[in-house]
This record gives sequence, structure tokens and C-alpha cells, in this order.
Amino acid sequence: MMRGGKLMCAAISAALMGIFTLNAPGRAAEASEASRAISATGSGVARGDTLRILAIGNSFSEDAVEHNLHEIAAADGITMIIGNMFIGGCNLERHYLNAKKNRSEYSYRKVGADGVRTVRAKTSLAYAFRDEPWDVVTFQQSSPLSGKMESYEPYLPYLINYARQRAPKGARLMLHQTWAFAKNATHSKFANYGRNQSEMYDSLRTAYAAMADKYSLGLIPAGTAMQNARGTYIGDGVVRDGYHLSWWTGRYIAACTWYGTLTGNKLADNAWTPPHIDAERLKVARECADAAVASPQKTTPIQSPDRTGIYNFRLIPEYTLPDPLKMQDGTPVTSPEQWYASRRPELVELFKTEMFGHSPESVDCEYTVDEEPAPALGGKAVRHQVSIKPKGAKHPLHLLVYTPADADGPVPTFLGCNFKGNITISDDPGILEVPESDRRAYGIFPINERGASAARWPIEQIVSRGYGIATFHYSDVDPDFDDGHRNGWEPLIYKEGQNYPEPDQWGSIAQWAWGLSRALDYLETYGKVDASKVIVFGHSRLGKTALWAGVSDPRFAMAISNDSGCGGAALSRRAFGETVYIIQNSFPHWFCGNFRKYGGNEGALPFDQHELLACMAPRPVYVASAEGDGWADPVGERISVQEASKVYNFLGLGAEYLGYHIRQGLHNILLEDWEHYMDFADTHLGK
Ligand code: GTR
Repeated sequence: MMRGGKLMCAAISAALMGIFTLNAPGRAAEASEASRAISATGSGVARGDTLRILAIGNSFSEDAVEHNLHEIAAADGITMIIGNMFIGGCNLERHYLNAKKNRSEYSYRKVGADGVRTVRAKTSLAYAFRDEPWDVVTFQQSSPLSGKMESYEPYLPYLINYARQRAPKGARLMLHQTWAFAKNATHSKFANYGRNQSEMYDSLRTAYAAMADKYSLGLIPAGTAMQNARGTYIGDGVVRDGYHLSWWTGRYIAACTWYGTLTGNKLADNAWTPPHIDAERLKVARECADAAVASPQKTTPIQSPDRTGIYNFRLIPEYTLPDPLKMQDGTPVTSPEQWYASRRPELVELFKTEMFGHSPESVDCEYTVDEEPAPALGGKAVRHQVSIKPKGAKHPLHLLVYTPADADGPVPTFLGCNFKGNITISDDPGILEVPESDRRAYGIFPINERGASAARWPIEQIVSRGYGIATFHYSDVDPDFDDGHRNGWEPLIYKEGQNYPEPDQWGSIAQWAWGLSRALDYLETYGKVDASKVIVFGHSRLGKTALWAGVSDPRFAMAISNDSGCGGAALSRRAFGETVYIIQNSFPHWFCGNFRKYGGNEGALPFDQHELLACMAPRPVYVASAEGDGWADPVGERISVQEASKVYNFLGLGAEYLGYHIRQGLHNILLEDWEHYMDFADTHLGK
């Protein structure tokens, strides 16, 4: 089982031949058992072997070798001793200078035979070569230059010679093929490749292949493995900030690729399972790596869960909706008092535990006024900007508020997150840009233009009807990608030593909703807003967020869900368009871990989304759909409202408490939608 040597790619065999002909005299001890076995027979590494690997790299080798590789090997009975000579962003030229001048500039990170990680600061390459009789030594170019062939020389050949003189006879010299950036990466050097992922991948693949050929080096095709994964539902989820690998999936795929290349073993039978990767994703991840090892120079299509929604009404499963007016133990709810005192709390707790995750109770926030109230929009509005930073959060949210200039007191106000940054909601030149330091924390903060989303934000109409409007960019709270729950406000809920939410702790939607509550905290202190009349609203994923914010924070006077679909207003049990199964695979970070149980198993959910709407009572709630938005299941949204109305009726609240419209057209939020929302707000909150 351990002798998977047939899989070893031609490049490695060629490299091995090369090493024999180019051996330099006077080098250190013999290479270890494992390396000799490979050299002699070209076959894999066997159970009981020890393999010593030294990467001369940067944060990309950190991603690939420091985290899973030792454990994967250990599960197959192979001991790996791994060294990473780390300098952030280090390119070949700098490695060359360090070697030549014997500079002690590295952080030498080592995973010992026992898996224990150590770090030695201020270390030279010479030291690392003396430290172990390495079987494998790898080089890599820094990612911005990885596709620029001219940047490899003369540094790479110098380093090859340097390594040959110091590594044991028979050691394998290899290239670690790094990977392309995310499609929407903001890395400034992405411009080297026209900000185009395929172009970057093609260039780096060609450059590494040419160098491997020219200098008879082996190749570890991590970049190809990432492209394989990008062709699956994992997509750009292989990276966490546009270029570094995602903590769990991306890093695991890279380590698998190293393991498969170095040992010839297939990953399929490997017994080690990394944390936070479910069985299905694990299978896909391993296949991506195995395929790259087998075909390092081209991407391989890997089968992965289908993201195509179901649009056939005949395929809607038979379902029975849970009855909101029955307690979980089946006893009927007999009075409004019982609803408010027992049934509603029971449901909210279930939504917390099984779907959105618990959020921290409360926290002190620091408020920084970025702009005192000032005239805006040609004198029609007053603009105010403030940063809100919960104690312990890495970055603040930047709240932008407009209120009507002619208001003679506090006004009812719409509050919702925006997708692309405050500057995109209007041409107003007074909207402040997020400081670069915060933007870096978002990783993939999109490069967007002032006013780019203005069509969705009819601020002038809103203030002219007597309402205020407040917003912040949702990435301020948690950048919207699967980063392993570290890049946002997640840590606020972590206990010491914790770095991943418990299965019932918050995902991104709950964090965004919690951010809306922190914005409301501030609005309670801002005299131009009537904080008892704040209407939380949102479109699409932010519509799901608005509903959860409205339910989890009873201070919101009303909630509006625009095209929120699956996980929002649409019934999960209909499994029409986007399903629970699909949404979890596309956006695993949105919900809490427990929600994963229900993908393809919606009947087991202890609630459905009509009960989320019902939990808004006694406050009004509005749901809107678009005819051409099958993905969000407009019919499911509509039925959900109808079912929720049974609870509103039971509580003695009239039909006017639930609003619904469906308009022609596609998934979007238009002035037409806003007009309905303002009419609805007029009814309930006055002006
Ligand atoms: C889609 C997602 C939907 C919806 C939408 C959006 O990709 O499947 O659940 O949230 O994005 O937010 O625009």
C-alpha cells in the first residue's frame, strides 16, 4: 500500500537523474534511508521511513508545509521532519543574497519528528543545512514574480549549487510551484498578470516547468492543485485573503500535493482528517491534489457537488411545515403570553443553536467620530460618520448616516449593511474611504468606485420622505469568504486558545447582524435618529442578515428582507432554487457548524423560515421577491409570509403587520422596492 512509486511524475525521475550527474564533492552526510530508496528504485517512501524536507520559501511554503504535512505522513507511518526557511514575501533574489552573504535573516520554523513545532529566529541558510541531513530541498519564487521567468535567474542556479554543496548526497532538489491569486484579489502585484487568474496560473506554470526542466529539478504542483480545486465548488475558497491559502481547505490541499509528490502515495486512503473539513470536501480536496500530482502541467476537472438549483416544481419534495403554534414537545401554544414567554424564546434559541450561531452577549465599544454632522446632498441631508470598534475587534465598522436636513426632531431610520463599501452607495464626495490599514484586514476588499451601487441607494428620495438612512460595509465586521473564521469579529466570542467557533457559535450572518446591533447602540446616542424607529433592511445575503438582526435584537422596530431566499425568508423544506445543501457548500462560513446537519436533510430541521418571520412579532416585517429570481424561490418566500401570518393573527396583529410584494425583473433592490418599503414604514412608524 505504501509503495505508490508508479505515480511519481516524470519530472521527479528526471530530477533524480540530474542530481546524480551534478553531485558536487565534499557534501555532508549521506541522505537518509528514504531518499536512497527513492533514488535507487524510483519508488515511493515506505512505512517506517523518515523523510527530511527543507523548504526555502516564504509564507507560501508556510501554508504548504507547516500545517498538515507532518500529520498526513504520520497517518501512513512515515516520519517527516520539516524545515521552512521563512521570510515573508521572500523572492529568489533575496534568498540568493542571503546565501551569498551568509545572512542570518530567516525565521527557521521546524516540525520535528514528534510533530512539535519550533521557531528559531535570525537563522542563516548555512545553519539550516547543517541542522539535518535533508532528503529534499525546495525552492520557490515569490508569488508576484512566479510567472516571470526572467526573475529566476541567475538566482535559482546559484541556490541550487549552494544546496548541492551542503545537502547530503542524493538529496532531491525541487521546485514548489506556487499558486495564482484569487479572481478578485487586491494584491497590487496582481497587475503583473493583468489581474487575471488564468493568466497568472499559466505564466507561473510555464516558468516553474521551464526551470524544473532546465535545472533537472522535481516539481511539487501545488499551483495546479489549487486550480483543480478552483474548478470545483470550493472555488476561490482555497485562499483566505486573495493569495494566502485558506486556513483549512487550501492549506490541506497544498500539503496533500506535497505528500503525494514526495511519497508517491495516494491520499484517498490516508487516515488523517484535518479539522473543520467535512467528508465531502475532504474527498474533493484529496482528489484535487492527487490529480495535480498525476498531471502537474494541466488542470483536471474534479467532480464536486452540483451548485445548480432545482427549478422544477414537480421535484419539490413533499413536506410538512413545523407548526409555530406548538411547543417543541408538541403541546399547543394557547395564549399570546405563552407565545412571547415560552414559544418565541424556544424558537429563537433553536435558530441560534442550529442555524446562525450564538453571538456574544454584549461588549464595550469605542466610538470615533470621523465626521461631525455636516450638510450633504446639496443641503437636503445631514451626513454623519463614526467608527465603532468593539473591544478586542481587529477592525472597526464605519457607520455612515444621512438624515433629512429639514427634520425638526429625530427621524425613523433605515439601517442596513452594504456590499461594497460606503463610498459605493452614492457619488457624495464627502463619504470617507476606509483606511488602507483596515482594508488590508479584509483581504479581498473589492476595488470599487465611488457611487458604483448608487442605483440601489435612493438616498435623496428616502430623506425627502422624512427618513434617515444608515449603513456600513459588511466586510468591516467579517469579510465575506471562507477564511476558517478568523478574519472578522469571530475572535470576540473565542475563549483563550480557541480559534474556531463551536458548532453553535456564530457564522458570518450572525456577525453581520450583531454589527447592525452595534450600529443601533450608537444610533441610540445620536439625536437626529429616532432609535425606537430603526428599520433593519437588506438585500439577498444581507436580507437574511436583516431578518436575523430583527429577530435577535428586539430593539429593531421593523425588518425588511429583499430577495433573501434560502436562509432568509424562503422555506428550506421546499428545496427549490438554492437549497440548504447548496448554500452550505458555497458559503460554509455563513451559518454555524450545526446547520451542516441539514443539507439535503431539510425535513430534520426543528424549524422552518416562516417561524423566523413569526419571531419578528409584534413588530412588522416585510418580504419582497422578484419574479425572475428563482434562485431565491419567490413562491417559498410568499408561502413563508402566509404561514407566519397565522402567528400574527393568533397574537391579534392584523394583516397590515406583514408586507409582501413581488415585482418583475431580477435579483436586485430597486427604487420600486424602496417605495413599497417606505409606504409600509409610513403605516407603522409614521414620519
Ligand atoms: C448568492 C447566494 C444567495 C444570495 C446571493 C446574494 O450567490 O447563493 O444565497 O445571498 O448570493 O447575496 O447576492
